[in-house]
Amino acid sequence: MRIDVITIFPEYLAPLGVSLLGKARERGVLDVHIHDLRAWTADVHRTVDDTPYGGGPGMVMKPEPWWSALTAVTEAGPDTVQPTLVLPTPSGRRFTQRDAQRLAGLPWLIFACGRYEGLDARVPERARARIPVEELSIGDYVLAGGEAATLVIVEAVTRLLPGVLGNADSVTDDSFAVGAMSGLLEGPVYTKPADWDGLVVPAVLQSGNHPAIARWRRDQALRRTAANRPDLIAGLDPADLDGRDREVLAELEERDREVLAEMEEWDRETPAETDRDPNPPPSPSTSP
Ligand code: JB8
Repeated sequence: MRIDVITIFPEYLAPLGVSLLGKARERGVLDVHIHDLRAWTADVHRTVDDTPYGGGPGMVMKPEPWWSALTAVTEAGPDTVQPTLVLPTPSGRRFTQRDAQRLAGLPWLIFACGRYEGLDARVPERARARIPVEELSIGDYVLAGGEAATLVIVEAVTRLLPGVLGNADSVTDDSFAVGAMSGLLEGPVYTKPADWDGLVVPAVLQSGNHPAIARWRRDQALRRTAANRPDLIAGLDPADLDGRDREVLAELEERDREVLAEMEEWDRETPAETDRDPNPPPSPSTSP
């Protein structure tokens, strides 16, 4: 896979030259090129931004340097394959593991890292007439620019390439990966010592009973997913749940109902704040 990154902060992308990715690059699995957008400016100040039409805060990235850069980078690459332009932006579609798997199957990605209020909208519009363009958001928060999002997407994609990760098996049952535990978060993992200052590894994992271990891991995955990502539980295909799965989820729902009932009881029996003494006398239940 070839990856080009265009940015006004090339040093921000330095991690792409080291460690795991570095090995893949050495082996020829990955070919990464970082470009300074200012190389395609024409003025003495190397200007890349200007004020927004229609007013408003901040600055917008000028289209001409971007178009020159994209044209040059596209023409410098292999002419046998089409590049896909990736634009990290908080206004994009949410980037998921499915996107990572799909992008990992493409031969050539060009990342355009915006800064300020982003690129002039005519850049992706014009690029779309020539090559696939993907505007992607890595999450519901706002970064100062596209560089950190590019690092995230490049890492999520390249670790799926053969030869990038040391152990190819360890990618298959990841949280969010498509597979047997698909749609669930991973449960807790343990290694030696079995007793670490009195904190012991669950006995089932030391039992050698592999069906019991698989079941325990699935229970833990369901519990962790229900606690941390209820949206993922809601999105599970009922056909993927067995009887024990339903039992675990029903148990958690029952606990939820009990807690809610307790809270409603507290609400009914607790006087409104406006009716309470702001300086109640000390009582055994409120003082240590
Ligand atoms: C200017 O939050 B982000 C992100 C934020 C940005 C730009 C690109 C991406 C460009 N601000 O993923």
